[in-house]
Amino acid sequence: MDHGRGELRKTIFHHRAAAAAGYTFLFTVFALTTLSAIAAALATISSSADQTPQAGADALRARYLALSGLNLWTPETTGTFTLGVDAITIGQLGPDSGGVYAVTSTGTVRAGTSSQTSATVTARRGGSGSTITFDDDIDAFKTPVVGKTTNSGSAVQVYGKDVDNAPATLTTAEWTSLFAQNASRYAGGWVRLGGGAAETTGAVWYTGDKGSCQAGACALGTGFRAYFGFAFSGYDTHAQSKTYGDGFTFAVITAANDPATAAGGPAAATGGEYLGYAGPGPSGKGIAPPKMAVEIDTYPNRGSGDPKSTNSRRDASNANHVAVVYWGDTATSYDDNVHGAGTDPVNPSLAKGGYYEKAATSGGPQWLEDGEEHSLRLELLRTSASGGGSYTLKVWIDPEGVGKSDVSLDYTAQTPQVVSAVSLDATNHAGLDAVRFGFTEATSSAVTQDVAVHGFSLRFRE
Ligand SMILES: [Ca+2]
Ligand SMILES: [Ca+2]
Repeated sequence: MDHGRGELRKTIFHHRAAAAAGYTFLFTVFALTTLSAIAAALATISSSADQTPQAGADALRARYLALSGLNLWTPETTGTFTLGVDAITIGQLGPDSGGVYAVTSTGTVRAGTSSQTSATVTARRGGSGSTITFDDDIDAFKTPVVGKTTNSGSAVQVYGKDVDNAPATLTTAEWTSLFAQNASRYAGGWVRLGGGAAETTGAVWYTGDKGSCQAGACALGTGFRAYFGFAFSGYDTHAQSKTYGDGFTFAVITAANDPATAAGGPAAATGGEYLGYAGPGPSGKGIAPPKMAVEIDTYPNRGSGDPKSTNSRRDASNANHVAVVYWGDTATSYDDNVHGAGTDPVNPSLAKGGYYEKAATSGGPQWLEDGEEHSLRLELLRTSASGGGSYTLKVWIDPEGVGKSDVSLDYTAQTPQVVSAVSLDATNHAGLDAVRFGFTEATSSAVTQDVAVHGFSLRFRE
């Protein structure tokens, strides 16, 4: 496609309503600024034999522009977007009967000049085929194989459609028996966290190839939407919520730094308060940052001492709470879910937002530990910004409005209880270009939980 510069600029405003065009153009400016810096840096360390250094840099920059265009794409965002003499042209075919678009993005450097250089990338985006669900994909959720000592076989069990899908932490006989007892509880498969045992810690990650994912490493793009149901079978009427614990997280972690065997927890013995998300875990490497999670915390750990010591999470009260956590101070993995820990990003605390709690009703069970069905919806919006990226995570607990479980559209019927917005630097932002997602859990000494997570669906934004 050969556009003159004047025509390119004109095209932008023909394709967009003014406000939306302004937003997208601004986004493109940020993206181009960042990508130009990356391309310039790469150009200094690589030049191929058959290209001049300048031509090599332009080719690389054109490719980054094209990739940026793929991230920019929505069904309503096509056309040509310019910055100076560079341009991105986004086209689409479709959707097909499955709702899938064939998207083509071309990056052009020095458009309209004699040294014009272009690169084109294509991808399939959208469609119901890119929604990851327990119903279709339960067998792709795998527990890490990190040893059988602290990562107990009770920590995470995946009840799929086939009994032969035994976790590495159980014998075939143990698994067959458990499967027979539990497989029928939720049609379409479910994940059982805690298993009614004390001193557990574990994780489970999606490992499939659906949509933008390859072996569980998924292009995060502009974020995702997810929805799942959960039920704590323990009925906790303890005034301080100490009969059952400790809760679980839904986590999104860097695929660049974390293998599919990543798991948190203490180095040895018990540590339910880490929720399987903080701490070095059986491998010693824990779950490396950058990462983020929503924790559903059902056991109070209100102390503020050394994060290696017990009772050190700075939980705001005895109430069950739902909060966003990142990774705390980079010097230790033990504080990854300590509220208020870390800088850029800071883990949210009750006083600062991104943390929601609800006290037990008088004489009744704790908010979420009531044996009832609950649901959680979350939406992550990710945008590139100058020098890094912006992340806004919204969480609804027990949403009730129209569209609550539809992960193809933003949910607008209700205000989220939890919102956390942070900016990440360029290194951490790039570290989240590809992510793994899944659940972590833990229980303490003499404290148990049995959580059923079911009806899960997740879709990356397009
Ligand atoms: Ca509790
Ligand atoms: Ca806690």
